[in-house]
Amino acid sequence: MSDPTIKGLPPPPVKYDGSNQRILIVHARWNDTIIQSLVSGCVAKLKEQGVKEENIVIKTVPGSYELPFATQRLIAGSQTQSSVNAPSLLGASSANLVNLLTSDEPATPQPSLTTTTKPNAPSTGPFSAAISIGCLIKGSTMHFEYICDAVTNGLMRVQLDTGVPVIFGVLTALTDDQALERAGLGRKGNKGHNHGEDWALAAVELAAQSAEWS
Ligand code: DLZ
Repeated sequence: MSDPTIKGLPPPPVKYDGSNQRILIVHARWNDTIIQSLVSGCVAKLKEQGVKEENIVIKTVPGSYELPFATQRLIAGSQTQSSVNAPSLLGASSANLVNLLTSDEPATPQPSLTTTTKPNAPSTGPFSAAISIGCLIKGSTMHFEYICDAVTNGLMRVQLDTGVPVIFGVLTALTDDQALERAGLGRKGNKGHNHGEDWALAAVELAAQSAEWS
């Protein structure tokens, strides 16, 4: 086993505050057990960092290959629509897209501009960061290599083109066990660590920092 003091991400230098952030999670449905665990870990950690439930928007796509397109479209949509009940620091915004976990239903009807805001009413506004989650497991053909390459490059392009941080939440595993361990579901006496939690921390940190840097 590798030395935990050498590898991996140390705790952030400060605790970043996610209470004014609006975070998009787009996840693939391929390899569902692993995905569900990653998404749950990610959502729990976002909330720990102060992100409000109504500001966590979850959308799904069939497979990882679809992640760059969906992430790009959802970010772009959130930047062009008018703001309703948006977190104060975030400016303009989008139709509400709050869908929980596996739900891929139409967005909750948008409150009208005159509607009184309820405490847990779904928010709208531009996304502060996006987390694109998928799990690719190598098979016997070259499919894995091509999809890994396309998704990695695609997601990098989305964040540079849109100016919104996109967290790379895609496991690229050579075996089922590698994927399970990285979702905190290891079955060989080592549960592993849920990388969804790390992605949440990275999203809140990048969202906070990019607001300062811009
Ligand atoms: C086709 C495919 C294969 C073989 N493996 C995976 C995988 O391990 N993880 C994943 O997220 N998606 C996989 N896909 C589906 C592709 O990502 C994509 O959905 C289809 O090729 C349709 O564009």
